Amino acid sequence: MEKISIIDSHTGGEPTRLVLAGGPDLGNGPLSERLQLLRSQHDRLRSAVVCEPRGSDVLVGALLCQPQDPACEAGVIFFNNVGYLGMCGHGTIGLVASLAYLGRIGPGRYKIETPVGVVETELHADASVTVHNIPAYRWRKDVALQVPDYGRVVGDIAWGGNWFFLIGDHGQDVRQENIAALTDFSWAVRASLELAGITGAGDAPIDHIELFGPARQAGNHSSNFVLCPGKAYDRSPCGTGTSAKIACLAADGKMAEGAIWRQESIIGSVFEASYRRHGEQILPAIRGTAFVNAESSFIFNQDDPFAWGIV
Ligand code: PYC
Repeated sequence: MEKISIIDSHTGGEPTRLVLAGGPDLGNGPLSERLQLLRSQHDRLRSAVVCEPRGSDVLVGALLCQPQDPACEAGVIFFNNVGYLGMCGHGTIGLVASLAYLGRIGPGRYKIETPVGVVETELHADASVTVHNIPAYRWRKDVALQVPDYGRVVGDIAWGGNWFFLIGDHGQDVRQENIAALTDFSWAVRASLELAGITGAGDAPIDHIELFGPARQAGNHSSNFVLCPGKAYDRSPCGTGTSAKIACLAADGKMAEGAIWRQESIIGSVFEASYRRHGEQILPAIRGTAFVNAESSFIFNQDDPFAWGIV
């Protein structure tokens, strides 16, 4: 692998770096198997793409793959500075906007294969994208834990394509000026969850922490702060986090099927969310807009000690 081609976008401020070509051959198996192969045998692609010196903690990478199912437009594996993501809402919006930028798709509906299932997307005429996410659900309500230096914290555990611990009552000021304190608090919560052995279903680690505050802009329902697994905060309202949030609202009878929830991010960008019922679970739809902002080729020089990233 000497060169790979990249397209960068951001969705509500949260970047997605799409690897278009030049990645390793992962075969034609299910995306979940290809993810395992990427993780176990080609992890340096991940660090080369998202870690310094080319990237940063904030970046989410997306490897474009040939889908197994011919009904799908594309397959994708998402990753970040510390590992891999099951699904990524902002990243899927970025992927669709990037495919549109390249002229590969126009307005319409497209299925995308991910390691956790197929998501249906819709590219609208105004360039916004709706992601019809995989089923989301609340796993446990009002889980209490002791967080050193902060005391008792109560939150819900929910799945929206990643595992989230969602906290409404935290005593923190959810605003951009307070990001350092929000990061410290959320990181302490995450460590306490780990220490207490509190997990998602199947012992899955809860690696996203989501705090809620009042909306700052008229017409929105709430603002959030989402801490991602590698300690970067999500600049967007987080597609999978918003899915987890509306799963909790639906479970509490606080949001009706078909109603719109406008989730504001910590920097003021907005996703519009709604859901349909799916047995005990919900099918979330998340709408947002991404902008393509760079196209490039990465060069791998054998003499460069950091060609594969600083890890
Ligand atoms: O939008 O789902 C999302 C997401 C996950 C991590 C960062 N963004």
